[in-house]
Amino acid sequence: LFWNNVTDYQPGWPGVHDRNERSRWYCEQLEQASILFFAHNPIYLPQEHRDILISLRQDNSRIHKNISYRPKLDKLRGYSSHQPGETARLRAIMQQYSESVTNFLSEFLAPYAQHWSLDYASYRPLEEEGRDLPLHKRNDLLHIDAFPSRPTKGGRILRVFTNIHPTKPRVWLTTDRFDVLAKELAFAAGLQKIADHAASADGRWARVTKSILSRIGVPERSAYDRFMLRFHDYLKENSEFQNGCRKIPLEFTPDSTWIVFTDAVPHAVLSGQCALEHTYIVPTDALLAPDKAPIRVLESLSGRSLSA
Ligand SMILES: O=C(O)CCC(=O)C(=O)O
Ligand SMILES: [Fe+2]
Repeated sequence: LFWNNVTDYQPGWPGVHDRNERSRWYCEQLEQASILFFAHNPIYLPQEHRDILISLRQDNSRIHKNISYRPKLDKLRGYSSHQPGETARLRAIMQQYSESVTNFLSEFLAPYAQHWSLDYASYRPLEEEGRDLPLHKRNDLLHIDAFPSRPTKGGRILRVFTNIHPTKPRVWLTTDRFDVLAKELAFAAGLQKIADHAASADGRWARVTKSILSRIGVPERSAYDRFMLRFHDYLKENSEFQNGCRKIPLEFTPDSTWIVFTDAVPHAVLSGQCALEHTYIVPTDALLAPDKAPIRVLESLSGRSLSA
């Protein structure tokens, strides 16, 4: 199965002589759509921070969705307290968490360090079971990740989660990996149309316009990004797929951490509360098994380059 229990890592890799090879091997496992699981959180997180984060779960009136943190701008979203001190404290906790995850990954997945770009971190204090969200935002339906506001041009979405709930597991479903789903469903979702348009004269003109718009902050999506957004929506809309596909439940126990490329590992969260998460974008040049990247899978299916 696509799952690795990581038992040989401690901060600093004590006692591990071939740490560079271990690190590369774990990157390759991830790129082949495995989930790396740590039964105990390897990321530095002071107990006091954990306690404060957990106490927020009772605070539903101030939290309407996930709390997000943008490390490059030191900006917190999704939380507002009447006491400005509380907001500043939460921002400082998220800032520290972001730094700690980056330190951990720089060592554990050393080949990617220096190459990734820091995306957002988040804290998810709400119970996932029974959340009432619009269809495309529902995370209890199987999907692959794609972010409308942050196109990757083929770069991969690496995410690290930690379940900080003291007693409740976080429960996910997964199914066949991206390459299998793409073979079955990418054409039905419109892959060829998107790929052919990108290669056409119209598509080239559209790129000129978009590169101008990108200067005023409109995200510039490649054909790959357009397809991945479409595929994300297509999977959530497709009740035949949702009901009929093979389902593999995954349980992330309290205090566990897991790392996964969520652009290639379809997932749905069924229940759980109080998870920390951090996202990194790993560019295609930094990959150890680039042929496994969704962009290469889609390029080989469609016979077109999708990076522009
Ligand atoms: O919060 C989770 O466990 C995963 C939710 C999800 O699918 C996502 O954030 O993309
Ligand atoms: Fe997701």
